[in-house]
Amino acid sequence: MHADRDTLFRHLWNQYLKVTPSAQEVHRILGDTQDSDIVNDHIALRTFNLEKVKLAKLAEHFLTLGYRQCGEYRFEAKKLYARHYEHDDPTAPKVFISELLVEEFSPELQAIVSNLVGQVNASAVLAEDFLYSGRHWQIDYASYQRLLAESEYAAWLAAWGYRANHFTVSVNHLLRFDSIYAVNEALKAHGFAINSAGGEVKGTPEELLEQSSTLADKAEVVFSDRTVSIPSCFYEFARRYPKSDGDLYTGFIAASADKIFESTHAMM
Ligand code: OOG
Ligand code: NI
Repeated sequence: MHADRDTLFRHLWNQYLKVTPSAQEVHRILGDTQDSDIVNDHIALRTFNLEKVKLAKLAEHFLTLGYRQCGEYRFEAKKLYARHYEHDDPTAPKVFISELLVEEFSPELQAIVSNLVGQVNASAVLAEDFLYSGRHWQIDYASYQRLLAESEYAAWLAAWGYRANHFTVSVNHLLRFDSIYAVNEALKAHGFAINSAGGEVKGTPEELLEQSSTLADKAEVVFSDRTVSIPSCFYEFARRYPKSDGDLYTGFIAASADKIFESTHAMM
């Protein structure tokens, strides 16, 4: 029975589409005629490392569904920690969860974040819909800007709350494309901007994972004092290579992930 898992991913997908309409067009460009041609390699979620909403609280929702904790990753410059989760069912998408190391930032950022998290109801974090429940706080535009000056991740999370930050097309499963370079070219020919931080393709066959991503769409966020269009969510593409035992590599690459995070930066 995968009903609960399918339901969770369906809710996450529907919420993601509302602020990432370009995902439908990506499916049209890469798939044949049906959305079912696209296989999701993984999703990513973001949070703050404060007790009430820390990574482990989000992970609990996946452990309940039979996922297990796998790799861990550290991002010194961005001040993030992440883990990935896998399921014994190889058709289950992998899950990448990161958390901002709030105590490593300025007292101003810490004060804003602790105010936001203070507005979260602890029981809401345990609720079935938490992972796709969006924002649990009010925030004004100046506070958003203040966070943005120190951490793009903090600002994005403060604006968007709990949701899938991206879904990921498994390039291995595409019928009409066999390389991530060809995927990027097709998307660019349709006017998509590809995240070029660290190069358009991150990772190599030797590292067993190649990744690329679109730059995030933009969507309106209702701040307490005004409504502003800011970067929302993006789409990622991943091609995995077999390990020496013949099975596909299932982990992530910290150096590549470090650049994928930048897909939500506003680039003008
Ligand atoms: C996660 C970035 C890392 C990957 O596949 O390496 C990642 C994020 O932007 O929240 O998804
Ligand atoms: Ni990813």
